Amino acid sequence: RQAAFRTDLSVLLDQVGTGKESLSFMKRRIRRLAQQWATAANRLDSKLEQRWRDQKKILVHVGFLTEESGDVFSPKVLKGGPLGEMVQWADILTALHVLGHNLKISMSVKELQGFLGVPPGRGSCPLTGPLPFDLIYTDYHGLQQMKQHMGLSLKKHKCHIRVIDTFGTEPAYNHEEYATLHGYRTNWGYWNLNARQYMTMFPHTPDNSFMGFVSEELNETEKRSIQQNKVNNMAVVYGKEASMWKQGKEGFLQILHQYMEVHGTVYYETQRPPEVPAFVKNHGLLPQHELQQLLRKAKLFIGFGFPYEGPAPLEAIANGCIFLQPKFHPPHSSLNHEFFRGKPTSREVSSQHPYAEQYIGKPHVMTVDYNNSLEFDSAIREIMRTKVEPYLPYEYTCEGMLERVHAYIQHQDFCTPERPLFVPLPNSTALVWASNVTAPVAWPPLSSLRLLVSQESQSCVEACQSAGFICDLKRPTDVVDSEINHILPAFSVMRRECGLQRDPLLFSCAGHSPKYRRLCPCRDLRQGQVALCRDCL
Ligand code: U2F
Repeated sequence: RQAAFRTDLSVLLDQVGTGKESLSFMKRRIRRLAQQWATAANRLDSKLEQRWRDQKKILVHVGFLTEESGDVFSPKVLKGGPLGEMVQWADILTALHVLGHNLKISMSVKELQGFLGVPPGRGSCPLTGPLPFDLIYTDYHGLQQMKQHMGLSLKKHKCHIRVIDTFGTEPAYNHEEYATLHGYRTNWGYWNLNARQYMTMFPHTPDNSFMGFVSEELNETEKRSIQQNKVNNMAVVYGKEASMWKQGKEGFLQILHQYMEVHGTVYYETQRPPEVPAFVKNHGLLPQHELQQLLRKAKLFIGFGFPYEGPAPLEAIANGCIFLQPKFHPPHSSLNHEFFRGKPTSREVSSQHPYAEQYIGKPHVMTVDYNNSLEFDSAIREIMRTKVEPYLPYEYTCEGMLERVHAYIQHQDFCTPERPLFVPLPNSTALVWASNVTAPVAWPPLSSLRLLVSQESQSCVEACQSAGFICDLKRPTDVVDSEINHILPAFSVMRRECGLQRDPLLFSCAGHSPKYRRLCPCRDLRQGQVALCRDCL
């Protein structure tokens, strides 16, 4: 069946259910952005020019909100706890509904079993018949629950699963045997999926797919009125929980306060939290639309280093604020920071919000060393002098998200085996570009790909990026003798050796080694939509 765009969200709102703060938060968000989604649907509809879109049967199982996983998030919704995940799930549900797919939503193991047609009860009871869905969106908790309740059949059906994974999973952690042998084993990873099946909140690594979320969009009149009503000396602090204000923040808060009126949206029960200085005008945790209003007036949105990589900075920038954030020296990662410890990635987080730093940058984003009070002081003065327009990258608009999710749904296929992209020449270790290979489902199309060689120590993420491309290591090369290692394919000039990748699951854009230069398949990308190549729609 052909999928038809939907602009009415009432069926979706009914499907989301009731009875928990997390669900109410998601529904409020869906309602608030309904008009914006409808406009985007109409625009994408005409952009795609009647192209055929398959209507898919999709199950969304939100594992972290199930009672069976402990649901630690729902009770914190009104208390300053994480909302980023709820923002993203609300937007994923809306995007799938608006794209016109046949959607089922499950928020408990019982519902999951019902939808999958496995008999209720404990223990693993394999699903014997065909999977009743084309696609299943879930998270790590949900994956675990499916393993428990689908037993062996999960293996058979896993190519249909997409895992919503905020911070991402790198190939070395995803590959069970490799992770176990080489010290990459964590509580989360080792599912042996195609790394593209993990979908992240920001485009952290091209090894995974970038799912994202949306932010509020403004029309020209709103943009103008925001610019006219900006209060030049008004700052809002990023941090809705008192603990985010703890330790060592007084110094730069004092500097900030010399120039600006400081506002906060910190949750409190009865009294002002002691961590929040008296000069801060604290509004308490605000509903999303009231936070937007506050951001429309403010000139500066300032981060203290936590939370990492949340949605709020994008909302602030979209409402015409400048986002000021700390640079991390050395970068934070699972190797040196408690928060990331045990997460299945070694990605180095260079500031509180690397996407804001690297993809948006000045004048909307300033990333400075907060330990250097002179640098901090001059950043504040520069911000007060600078005029900025509200800005939202296309990939965070409703249209951008719909376009991306549409492309994934129609083109990503992890069930059909892929063909090699490079093939070794007979009797040699040289690789040739297999341009004559017509893969059954070449997406991204071969025309978008470019072969590059990295410097020693450089990953393919960096090598492709520095040439204006993005890494797209998704196709296996053919087998030649080589050790299994997540930095391959690569060669060493010194040792005169060249290694190819034997294991398709270990292709990693992220891998690098001081001794090797990597061979990097890169691809072109659309302006403002890094997930898609130019001919990818
Ligand atoms: C991130 O989690 P958070 O949810 O803490 O991220 P934020 O950027 O602080 O805020 C998320 C939403 O909270 C809303 C705001 C954002 O959309 O509009 N909000 C609000 O409604 N009222 C307020 O007073 C203040 C904010 C990240 F998203 C998670 O994935 C991580 O687990 C977490 C830790 O790094 O950081």
